[in-house]
Amino acid sequence: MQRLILPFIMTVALLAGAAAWAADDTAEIALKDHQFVPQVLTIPAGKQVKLTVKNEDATPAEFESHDFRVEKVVPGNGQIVVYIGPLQAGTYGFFDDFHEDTTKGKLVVK
Ligand SMILES: [Cu+2]
Repeated sequence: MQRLILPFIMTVALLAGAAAWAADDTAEIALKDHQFVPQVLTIPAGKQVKLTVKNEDATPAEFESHDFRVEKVVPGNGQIVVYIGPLQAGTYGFFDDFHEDTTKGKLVVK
């Protein structure tokens, strides 16, 4: 009986790992009147997150972060998908590079 326990535990661990890998964490953020909604976005640490950025303004934006290295144009009234992380816990900045002075947000990873 004892001989079966270790392979059983290993199988369960493998399946759990595979399930965690397959589960795509997703998040969404919008741009409206050149502001991020929400302005503070929270995602889990240590996981890759699929982030959809929706631009509800008619003019293009550029979703950019030096902290987590993303730079992608979001067409007016359009949307893009970017993959973020896995990141360590902390606070990361991002902005719209086309309106850098006014359009900023924070990514909280925890
Ligand atoms: Cu840029």
